[in-house]
Amino acid sequence: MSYDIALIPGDGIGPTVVDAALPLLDDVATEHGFDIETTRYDWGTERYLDAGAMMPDDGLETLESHDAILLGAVGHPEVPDHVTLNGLLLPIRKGFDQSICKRPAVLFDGVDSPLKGYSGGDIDILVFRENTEGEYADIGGREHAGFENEVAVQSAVYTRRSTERIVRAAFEAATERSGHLTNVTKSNAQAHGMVFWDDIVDEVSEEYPDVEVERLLVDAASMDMVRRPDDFDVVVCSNLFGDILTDIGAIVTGSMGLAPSANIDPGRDHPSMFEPVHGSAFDIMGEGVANPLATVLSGSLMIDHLGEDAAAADLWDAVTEQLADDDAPRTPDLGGDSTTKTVASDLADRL
Ligand code: GGG
Repeated sequence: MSYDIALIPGDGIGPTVVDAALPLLDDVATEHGFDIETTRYDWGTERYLDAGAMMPDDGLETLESHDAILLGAVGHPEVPDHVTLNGLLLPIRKGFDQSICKRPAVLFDGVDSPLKGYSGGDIDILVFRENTEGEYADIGGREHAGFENEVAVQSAVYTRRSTERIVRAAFEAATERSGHLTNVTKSNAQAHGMVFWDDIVDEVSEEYPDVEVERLLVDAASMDMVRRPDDFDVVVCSNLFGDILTDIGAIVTGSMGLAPSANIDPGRDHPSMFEPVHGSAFDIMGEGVANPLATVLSGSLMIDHLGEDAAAADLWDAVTEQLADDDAPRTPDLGGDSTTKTVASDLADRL
């Protein structure tokens, strides 16, 4: 069996972490009797600065034939983030109907949480973020630029199709895990979209009588993810809230450098995309010290999605074992002084 993967290393530390993760994916594939073929697309902000677009006009058609996409990072200090995000990452999520974003936030053994009293195994959260609409719907505009009556409008869109899909996926996961689901909205202030969201959760919950649903407003949820993160298991939320909550999840579990994500097309009509939660981190670009583990874990989610669950588990377990080993190399975000390459080569030895 051979899987055909599109690689989009992207900006900043993206190429560093993708290049570090790739040989590990190859190793685990060989071990489990399958191949990973890759095609590299050097799309991103350098292309934008040269050619005026982050990716070619037929970028989605080019990606369509691949089995999955592994993306590094997007963002550049010389270009506004809304340009880079809307030029590459968001068109892929939306164009390929990747409406389900799964983001684990796990406090691994051997990793220090900035929160007092928490150690490895105490935090294990799985966030389901609606990924194609909501506050990211890109509907709006600006009028009367520079005048006192200037106005900007940005609409959020919640469709029954996408909301039901993310909510149902979260209920399925809650059934397989602890049976507890936290539904995060801001339905006290947003009486249309967010109340609709709560209604969908209530409807779908009738299909899952064994799942206990806790409702939290996003402000309370943000506070509680810091105050009592061990009470969270599966979380379901809108696009923007998911973006924010998963950064909180990453930081309470030790580092942005450990947070993976999967952007899934539930219909499997298009390739799904896997990426570390972190961005391009230009402040450490070129220093060779970016943590590759979020990308390795994203690679594990990717091969799991492709059906290679044993290989995916081996890769995840190798990361778990490395983090639990006090003598293993660590990048500076985890308090160490090792390089990206040293961490990756130690992982290769463990595989
Ligand atoms: N690793 C992908 C990346 O660069 N993400 C940066 C980012 O700002 N993402 C925003 C989002 O996920 O909505």
